[in-house]
Amino acid sequence: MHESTQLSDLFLQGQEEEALKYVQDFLESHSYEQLYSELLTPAMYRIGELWEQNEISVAEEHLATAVCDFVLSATELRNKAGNGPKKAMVFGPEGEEHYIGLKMVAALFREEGYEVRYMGPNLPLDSALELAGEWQPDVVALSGALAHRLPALKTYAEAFAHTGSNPAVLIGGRAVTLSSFADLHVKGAVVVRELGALREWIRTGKGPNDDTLSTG
Ligand code: B12
Repeated sequence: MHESTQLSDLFLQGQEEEALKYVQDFLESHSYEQLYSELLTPAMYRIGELWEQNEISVAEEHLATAVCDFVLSATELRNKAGNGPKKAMVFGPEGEEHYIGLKMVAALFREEGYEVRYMGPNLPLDSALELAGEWQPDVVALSGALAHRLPALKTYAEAFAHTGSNPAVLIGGRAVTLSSFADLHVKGAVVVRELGALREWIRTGKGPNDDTLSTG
């Protein structure tokens, strides 16, 4: 059985300790980026498929998500770096409830030495702009899972492009991998489709697949 399938079964059975042990063993020979991209993300995508096909209930999906969330928090590299000088604000726009991907993005910025303010999903634009005004981030990273979140991502990205610290605005999440995103023009924002491209962007200012969409 594939590793991510085994792990998603542990998630579904609510086996926190076993899931944590599984992930810690994986980390003996893999990076955090591999943990997120190759193990946790496919495990959660499988949960989504089982849910869509009515093979698991909403309660089981919630349980699986809670165990994934626990494992993610328990293994994160909070002790490493994370004191700046660069600062990243990481959150989801109002209405968005998915946040597992966001937590991975926050962890990756920390691992790369950024000071991070991770504010979870569903953050109203006014509050987000207020905090950015005070805290002056270098990067604002936004995530959306559903296609109908695209207009909100665009609104947020455009608003941040005009804040005082003139942050780089990154947009990611399942929504940007959908074809409808190609029609959406976001002035000044960088679209980053996966964590490898995010690390590339952090290190070089460019991602292999990033599109800086310049027309409004
Ligand atoms: C868990 C879950 C929920 C939980 C979320 C709780 C939580 N703590 O996050 C709850 C129950 C709240 C939920 C609700 C809903 N969900 Co839901 N959910 C999921 C599920 C099973 C897993 C999500 C997840 O954690 N994925 C794992 C993460 C790591 O993946 P990711 O977000 O894509 O992130 C990766 C990349 O995209 C990237 N990334 C993400 N953000 C960013 C940001 C930046 C800047 C960068 C660089 C990269 C990046 O990094 C990650 C690393 O690989 C997915 C299945 C799936 N395929 O994702 C469905 C799924 C996304 N949900 C779906 C649906 C339909 C819904 C609801 C509408 C259901 C309903 N009828 O109420 C609501 C909408 C809620 C809302 N308003 O947002 C559908 C969406 C289908 C579609 N048409 O788009 C999915 C695909 C399930 C399915 N197969 O049908 N959901």
